[in-house]
Amino acid sequence: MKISDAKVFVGGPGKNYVTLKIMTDQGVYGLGDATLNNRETLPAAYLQDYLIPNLIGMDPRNSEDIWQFFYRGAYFRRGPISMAAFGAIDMALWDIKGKLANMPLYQLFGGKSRDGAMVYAHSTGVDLPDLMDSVESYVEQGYKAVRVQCGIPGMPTASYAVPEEKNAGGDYITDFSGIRPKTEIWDTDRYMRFMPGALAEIRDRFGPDLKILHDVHHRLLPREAAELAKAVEPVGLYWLEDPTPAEDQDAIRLIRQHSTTPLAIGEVFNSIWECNKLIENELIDFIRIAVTYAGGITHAKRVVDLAGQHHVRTGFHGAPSHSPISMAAQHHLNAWAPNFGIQEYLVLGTPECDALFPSEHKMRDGLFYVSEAPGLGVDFDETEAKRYEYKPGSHPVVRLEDGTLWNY
Ligand code: CS2
Ligand code: MG
Repeated sequence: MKISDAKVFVGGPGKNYVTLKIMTDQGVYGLGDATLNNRETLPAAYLQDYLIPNLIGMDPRNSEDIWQFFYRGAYFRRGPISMAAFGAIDMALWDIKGKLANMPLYQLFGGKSRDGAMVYAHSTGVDLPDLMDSVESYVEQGYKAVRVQCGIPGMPTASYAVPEEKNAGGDYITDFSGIRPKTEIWDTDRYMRFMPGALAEIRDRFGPDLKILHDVHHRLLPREAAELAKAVEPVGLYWLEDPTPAEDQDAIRLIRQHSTTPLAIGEVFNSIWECNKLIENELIDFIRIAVTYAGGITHAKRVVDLAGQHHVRTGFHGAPSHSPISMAAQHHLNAWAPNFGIQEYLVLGTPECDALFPSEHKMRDGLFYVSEAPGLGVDFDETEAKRYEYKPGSHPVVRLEDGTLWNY
């Protein structure tokens, strides 16, 4: 069996999804997602210029050897662009494998450990009353878990994942007015004075059962992160996410020494080598990698297996930039993983998105039910795809009030 051709498509409804389609000489094809948020053209070019010419003629069933060929063969290999491109190929080869076996992918991983996998929604508000209304709406829809992000009183501009004004709608991460990023101003003191109390009020309002998550989004220094994690212990968060930039894996140790608040880190990681110390030293409770950014199913599954040996649960990234293809890959891993935790789930189900990526995957009452169709269980409509093209966009950069460039 040989790979006969492969195509890359960039575009989608309100997004620059990077979709890879790998065709074979037996008519079976596979799909992969190489969407690297705000840098979408780069994995697309890597695939078109370097990886696809090598793929032609390879046996698609040899997904491990192909992964090793591209990863070790790259020499310069572990960055987000490479791993998103390798990831899309790996997803597509697993899709083909599932179709050949006539099985949904979770069966090839070891079958189901659960039927419905818990997901969490993104609640956001320009102020606390607005956020409370948003949480209420998700609770009414049956969600058991919500991430809460709130406008901070006196903050010079909107805070992370908070719209400039109420009911602003739209994509609160990527601004598609061009490639030059807008600037957000951040003030840690205002955040530290406000957020613990806001989280406590949310807990008081919604009671002990609601799983509340909060994303600090890399904004604090390790000591500040330790102070925050300690201050919010009484809230009983499901997790506190990215409290401090995690390139400094040892910095997480300081937080751990001061607080039992569960920590979730990893969405910016591209390989097991960026999180193995966090996992092996049990410095985190949830690993947040994304199948696309971490080199596909083959490599992500290695991270899940390592995490499972150290009481670390999964919490795959699921930001708006991920297409239904990589989300499907994550949903199959979520159905199988014995150490599954939760899945970030931003409702992709717009009519346009469903038309571009038809599937039988279902989300109901805060739980996700994976499709029983062979492979990933998601398709790609090339006719629909013709409606979309790449649109330059960027998420903001962040500066402190004195102009210091800070962490987005
Ligand atoms: C966020 C992401 O979903 C999350 O947890 O951290 O949405 C992140 O802001 C974007 O992926 C950045 O492009
Ligand atoms: Mg995050």
